[in-house]
Amino acid sequence: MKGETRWFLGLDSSTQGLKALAVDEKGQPTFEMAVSYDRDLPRYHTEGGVHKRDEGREVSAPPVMWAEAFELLLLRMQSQKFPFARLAAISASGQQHGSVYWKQGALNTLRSLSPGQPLERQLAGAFALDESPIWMDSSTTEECREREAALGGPQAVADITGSRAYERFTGNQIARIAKRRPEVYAATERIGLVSSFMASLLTGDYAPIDWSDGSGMNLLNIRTKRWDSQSLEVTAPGLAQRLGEPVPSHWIVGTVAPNWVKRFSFQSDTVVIAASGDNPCSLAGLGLRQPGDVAISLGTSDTLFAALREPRPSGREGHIFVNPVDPEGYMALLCWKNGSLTREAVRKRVGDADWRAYRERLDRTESGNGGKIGFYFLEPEITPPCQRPGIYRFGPDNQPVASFTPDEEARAVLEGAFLSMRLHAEGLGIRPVRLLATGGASVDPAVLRVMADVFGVRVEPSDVPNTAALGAALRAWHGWCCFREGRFILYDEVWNRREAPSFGRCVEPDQTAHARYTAMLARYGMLEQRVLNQNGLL
Ligand code: XUL
Repeated sequence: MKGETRWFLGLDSSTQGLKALAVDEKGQPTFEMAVSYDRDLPRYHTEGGVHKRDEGREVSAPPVMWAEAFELLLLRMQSQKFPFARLAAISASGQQHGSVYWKQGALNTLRSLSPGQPLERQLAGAFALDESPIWMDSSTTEECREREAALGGPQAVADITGSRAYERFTGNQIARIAKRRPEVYAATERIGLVSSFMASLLTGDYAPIDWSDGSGMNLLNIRTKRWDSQSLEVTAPGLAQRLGEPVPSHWIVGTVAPNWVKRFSFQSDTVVIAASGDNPCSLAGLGLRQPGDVAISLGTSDTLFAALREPRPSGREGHIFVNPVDPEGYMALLCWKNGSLTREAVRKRVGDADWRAYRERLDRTESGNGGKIGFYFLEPEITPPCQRPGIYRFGPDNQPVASFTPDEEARAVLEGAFLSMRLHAEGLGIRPVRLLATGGASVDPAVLRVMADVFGVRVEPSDVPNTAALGAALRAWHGWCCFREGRFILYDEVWNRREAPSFGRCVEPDQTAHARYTAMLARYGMLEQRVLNQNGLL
């Protein structure tokens, strides 16, 4: 360690595997390693890291597999001569909402982990539930409606917890387990999230849930940062003692457990910073530090997340979480299911074999598409909630039309996506000042042009991979700086000590096009309502 700079480690326990990423004191990545559940741990027979039942409504994964992956990752890092002794701090990211049910007596097991025996064998009897429900589970509609009814409706639940009741949110999952498998719930000593589970493995203790990932449970009051007693009450008896106290995301939750120190030569004072959810960690990894910093990820599904000062939760859509790097601030998350696959389907439908031909169509049409607006719900949509797939097209006079020309269609699907993002983001109080574009489609200048013009701000393409693992490592660094200086340090200060990441070519907005989109936005909102009404959804 002497003379060498410190490193900070981030783990990312995601749906399909576990990753590690270390950074140095300039925030630069120095090491990466990954384990895939399907490929490296085939005896659990997962597909994409999960088990599905009941036609895909129930989705789970074995926590003991996550633990085995954790040990395997450390072993692989050791075989690559990873310098464990250089680590000053570690944190972790976890797929959000998934929950782990520790059995009575598991705390003793965790506290007496031995360096001489495989972890999965030591933890074999530590779980009250062998299969943890994860974020893809959608089996709790009944519990969502029951809990919303008991708490005064969807808006009331959102006002307290940041989101209306969602199937994957942990409180609804716990309610289902307590109701349908009371013996499992009775045998449960402690409930953790996937994120805090990682911290528990690292520290050999029950690690607390952090405020940011705790906001994905429909149980935490996002303003007081305490469990909401009424929400606990309508979920399951004796829940408070099973959850422990939630903590700020930059807090130290322990040091690395003695068995890992012995086995991998960590320093015994390497601190563990509270683990958090993958979306909160990505916010940190992308460096969204100020209210108005927004990232749009264009992937299989599109997501938009943003740092916020004032939370304005919606009882219809979107989520507000406590900000993982600013305990006074918040972040918003919105998700659209009709992302890249829908854009690709439309490209094929208009007869273009590749994106180049498609881009030429965009060049042949004007921003605003002559007033034509389309809704392309090829999949049931999350934002706005629309269960019935379909395509809905409107002319400039707001009358439905059966088709657009291929050139108009190519433009309508892109403009519709970004108008929807702006509309629903504004609904949650998000007005971007800085806009980062990530994900597959973010390298396309034609896509970024529409994005910049709709939002009216410069778009910075940011192709940082593994943003969740990077964010966990940077949060470890941030938490450690706060600890060393004995005060809360703005994340901005830590971020600015980094060597600036290089962005691709930024796209500046065209103000004439922006004004046109702003004028279109009210019409877009009105037509969206009409589509939802038509479907009997509102
Ligand atoms: C967010 C969500 C997913 C998971 C994926 O609410 O459910 O993004 O966090 O890991």
